[in-house]
Amino acid sequence: MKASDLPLYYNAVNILEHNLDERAGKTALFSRERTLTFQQIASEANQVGNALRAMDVRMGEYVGLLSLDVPEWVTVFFGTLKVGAIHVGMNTLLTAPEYEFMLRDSRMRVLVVHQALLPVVQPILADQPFLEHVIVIGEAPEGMTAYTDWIADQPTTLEAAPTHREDIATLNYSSGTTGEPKGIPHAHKDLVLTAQLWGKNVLGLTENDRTFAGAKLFFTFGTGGNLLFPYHVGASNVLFSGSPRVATNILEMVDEFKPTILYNSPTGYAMAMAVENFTQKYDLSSLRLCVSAGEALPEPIWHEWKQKTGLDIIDGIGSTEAYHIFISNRPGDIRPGASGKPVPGYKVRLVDEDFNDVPQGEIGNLLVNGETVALSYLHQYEKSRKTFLGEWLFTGDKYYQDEDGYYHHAGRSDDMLKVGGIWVSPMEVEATLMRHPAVLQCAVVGKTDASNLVKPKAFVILNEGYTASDELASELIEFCRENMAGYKRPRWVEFVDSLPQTATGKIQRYKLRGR
Ligand code: 3UK
Repeated sequence: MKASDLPLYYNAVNILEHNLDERAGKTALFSRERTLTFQQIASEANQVGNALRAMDVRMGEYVGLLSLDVPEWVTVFFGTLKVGAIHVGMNTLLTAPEYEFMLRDSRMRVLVVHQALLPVVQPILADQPFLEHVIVIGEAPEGMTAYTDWIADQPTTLEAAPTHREDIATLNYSSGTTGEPKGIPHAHKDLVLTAQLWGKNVLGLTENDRTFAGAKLFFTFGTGGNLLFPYHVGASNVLFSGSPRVATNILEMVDEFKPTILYNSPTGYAMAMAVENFTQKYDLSSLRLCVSAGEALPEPIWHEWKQKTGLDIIDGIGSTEAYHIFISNRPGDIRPGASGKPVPGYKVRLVDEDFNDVPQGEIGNLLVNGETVALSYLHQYEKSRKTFLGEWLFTGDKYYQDEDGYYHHAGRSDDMLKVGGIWVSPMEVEATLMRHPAVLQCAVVGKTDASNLVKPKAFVILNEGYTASDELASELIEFCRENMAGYKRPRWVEFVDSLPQTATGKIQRYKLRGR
């Protein structure tokens, strides 16, 4: 499938609505909160769309969604797309300053927020120059509208806005080295193309599947894998509003809702296997295939999972810039430890610093070409020019190709870390540590843990009057947990007398890597 195969005026709400012809009454969405058929989702999404129009939301305007994975996530998402507005997917693990940035950067007039996340954003809502309406999924305090009241009187039918297939449908924020999020706009066409190119053609999803993910819907790994791809083929999905970082939660959900496909990060698989006798305690027999993305899946984890569950894991590399996976293993063709081969519809190159192709076996910078790649970041001219190189996307990943053509991840060309599949900027962790009175100077790098997965480690030079101790190390880790998104905290602190630096005083993090 190519973009030109789609109608010129195409709205990605079709990914949901094409099911109304053949399987309107089929249960599409399973969750502990509610179970919904395709028809029920479509009707409620229409109510959301009508409620947005009643607020005078026009085509091209941004509508923020900061929510746990509940059925309303899905209805708000499709309702937003259907009126031609742009869905802003917001990471639920962040802090007020990051949300403030997103609100201003996207100029959203409407924010739909889950009541569980309201306390985090509430302090900044008052001063927003563009925000006019806050809708709360759950109970709404004074001055805000509850979702159920918001849609209550709205009709369940709605004409889709005639969006161009190249119109922007979603904006997802991804972290950068300086910690400032970058908005990544994707067109209506990108959503259905990734569903076809990877979800259907590579993963082989069918209408009989039921997907479930440790990756949340705000992350395009989750939006694609656990919402768009199953609906594209008429399959169902399972949503979980709790934390995926508690491994037993994920195992319980599989046991209870019997999905056939599980998406998770490598860390998620490692954590599940750390639960004693997990295969005896939980019935995982409904699963036919597992998927891993977000960071490289170490080969030992692949084998251990296979040995304990009998299941294959399909590792594939994707990115928010490309919307989803573009190099992937596939059922029946898996090389454990590798990311696999380019997904048909994408081309990749491995190049040196002068953009010359490197020979097979040598490490190069990974470039990707495909029709689902975004065109630029929002409001980021310089960063966009360094990343979106005409037809090629500069991923920032180092890769090599083995003699059989499989691609292997070999690190990043920047200092960014992927921890549990989510970005961590070492500079941001360092800036947080520097706010602690004991810290004179510090450097944060990635170090692999016992499962061969990267976690942040801090090297710290103490201020005079402070003495290195295990207690102080724990205190610094706690300090980070409280003063930024907790998953970014260092897992180890090593006290040192000096840090490697360039002549100009720039810390050479690469010299500390793995130490
Ligand atoms: C790294 C991987 C090795 C790599 C994502 C699937 O992770 C996703 O998007 P992000 O924008 O990060 C992209 C970066 O993450 N990475 C992701 N997957 C792998 N490295 N092996 C992998 N399998 O550095 C890449 O550049 O957060 C993944 C689908 C949708 C996504 N958004």
